[in-house]
Amino acid sequence: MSIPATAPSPGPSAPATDLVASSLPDFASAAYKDAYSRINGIVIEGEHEACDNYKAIGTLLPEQAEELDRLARMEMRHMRGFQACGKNLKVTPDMDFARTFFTPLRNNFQAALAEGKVATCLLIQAILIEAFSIAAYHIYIPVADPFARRVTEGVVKDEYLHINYGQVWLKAHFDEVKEELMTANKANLPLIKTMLDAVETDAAQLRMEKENLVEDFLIGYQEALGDVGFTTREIIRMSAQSLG
Ligand code: PL3
Ligand code: FE2
Ligand code: FE2
Repeated sequence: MSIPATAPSPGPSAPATDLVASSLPDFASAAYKDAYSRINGIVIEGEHEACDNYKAIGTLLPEQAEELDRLARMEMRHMRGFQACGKNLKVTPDMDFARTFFTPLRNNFQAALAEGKVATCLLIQAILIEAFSIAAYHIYIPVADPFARRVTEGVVKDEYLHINYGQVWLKAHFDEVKEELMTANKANLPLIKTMLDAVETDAAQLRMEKENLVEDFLIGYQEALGDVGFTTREIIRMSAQSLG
C-alpha cells in the first residue's frame, strides 16, 4: 500500500474506526449500487429457492417434514432480511438476472426431486448451496454497510444449522448414498464454479475477492464431505473434478 506524501499523518489520537471506515466501499456510488442490484437479487432468489427446496425435500421425507418446514421458514426470513438490505441502499434487485443465475442448479434439483433422489437434493441444497452462501456471507460481512452487516451476521448463524442438517442425514445413510453423492458432486460442483465466475466482477465491486470466496467455499464443502464420511483422498478427487 502506498501513502501519498501529502497525506496528513493520523495522530496518535485518530480513532481506529476511521481506518476501517476509509477501507469500506462507497455504498452510495452508482457503480456499487449497480453491482449490488445483481448480488442482492442473487441472495434474495437463493434464499427464496432454498425455502422452496426444503419444503420439497419434506415431501420426500415426510417424517422430517416438520423440521424441514422450520428450515424453510428461516430461509423466508433471510429473504426478507436481504430485501431490506437492498431497500436500505435504495437498490432494486435484478430478479431476472438472479433467476437465470440459479437455473442450471435449480434444474438439477428439480430433476433429482422428480426421481426421489433425497441424497442428491440434500447435496445440492443443504451442502453445496449452503457452503456457497456461508462463504459468501463471511466474505461480505467485513465490507458490508452497517445495516446489511447486522442482517448477514444473523443469517449466517442459521446457515450452519442448514448445512448441519444435510450432514447429519447423509452421514446416517452414507453407505447407501455414497455412489449417488459422487455422481451428484460431479454434475453440480462445476455449476458452483460457473456461478462464482459469473459473480466475480460484481463481487469485486463490493470488495469481495473471488479467491477468498473459492477458498472459504472449498474449506466448508470439504469439511462437510469429510463429516458425511468421505476419505481425504475421495474429497480431493471430488474437488479436483471442477474447481481449478
Ligand atoms: C440458502 O440459505 C442461501 C442461498 C443463497 C446463496 C447465495 C450465494 C451468494 C453468492 C454471491 C455473493 C454474495 C455476497 C453476499 C451479499 C449479501
Ligand atoms: Fe438462508
Ligand atoms: Fe440456508
